[in-house]
Amino acid sequence: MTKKWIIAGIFLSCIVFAGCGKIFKEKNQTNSEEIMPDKYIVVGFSQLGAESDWRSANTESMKSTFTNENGFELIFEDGQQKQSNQIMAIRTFIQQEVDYIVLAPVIETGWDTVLQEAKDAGIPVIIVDRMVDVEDESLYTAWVGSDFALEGARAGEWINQFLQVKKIDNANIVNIQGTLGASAQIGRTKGLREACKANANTTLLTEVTGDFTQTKGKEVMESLLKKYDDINIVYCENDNEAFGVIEAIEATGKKVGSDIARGDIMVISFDGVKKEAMDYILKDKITCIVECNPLQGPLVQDIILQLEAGEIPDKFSYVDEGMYAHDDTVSSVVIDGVDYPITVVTQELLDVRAY
Ligand code: GYE
Repeated sequence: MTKKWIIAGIFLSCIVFAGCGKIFKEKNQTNSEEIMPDKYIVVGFSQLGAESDWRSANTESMKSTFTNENGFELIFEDGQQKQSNQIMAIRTFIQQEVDYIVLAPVIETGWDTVLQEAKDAGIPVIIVDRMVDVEDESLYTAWVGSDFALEGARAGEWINQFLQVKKIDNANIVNIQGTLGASAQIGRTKGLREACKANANTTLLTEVTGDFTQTKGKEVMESLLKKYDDINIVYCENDNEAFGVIEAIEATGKKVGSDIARGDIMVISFDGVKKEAMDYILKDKITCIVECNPLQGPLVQDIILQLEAGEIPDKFSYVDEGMYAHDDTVSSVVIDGVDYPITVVTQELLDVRAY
């Protein structure tokens, strides 16, 4: 080989290597100056939106878990409450050949086709938060989230016990539901319906969706207050709806609180993520909150690390959740033989609670 060809060869190799580096960097979307060799576990996360404080905390938990320092490269996509956006995101993750797909699905149904595509591509899918309702459960590897039916049952039982202790024999309830078709809505709605069915002293006046947002919660409550002048309890399927509901009630000059016998409208809700919600319990603006734990990032990380080690993770993992109330009218609720204690919110508790 002549000297000319050797020089041309070296020159060509340089171009090829430089090109490879660029492709790798783009695939991993790293901004770091250094081009990392095949190091990170690439996770594509399709979050459903940013509708609530719970959601923000959930997103934050994922982002602070799947960091370069922890050995991950996270590709985050916000579905903006649209299933079609989430399906598009999953298809993009498949094209990008990510190592794992994490999906927080907006509703339960309609995932079979796209999850089959991920399975065919050999990419494990981990579902977080809400469930997917698919024909073939092997379409996802694992699920991490809350027992929404239990949350609803706990809230329903709390209401019934509260009414019994306070000797209230006629309570009118309205339900501000979450996003229709979402597991959190399905489980929480079921809990209330069953509790009302079991208690002849309650009337479920109506159910209407507030889409888990403060704005919609306020809007629907304004129209309910025009339609019904005898609402005693508002069951909000998350705290953000409760914030909107409280605004709407107070704007009419009515009082929010647990003294139903004196005309208060009692608000109860779910999540307990933000300090504002806990402050509202202290003031008896929200009388009871069934906690919903958004800190799922570390649990998903454990699942991925198990898979990396060739182990088989549990198919379903439930997060721990408590219950908070303004006072000790109800000290615990029993569901299926299990006793769930209720924590009375005090200023001291709020001072030490991490948010
Ligand atoms: O309770 C609500 C959010 O699916 C558990 O969705 C989640 C629910 C949560 O918007 O605030």
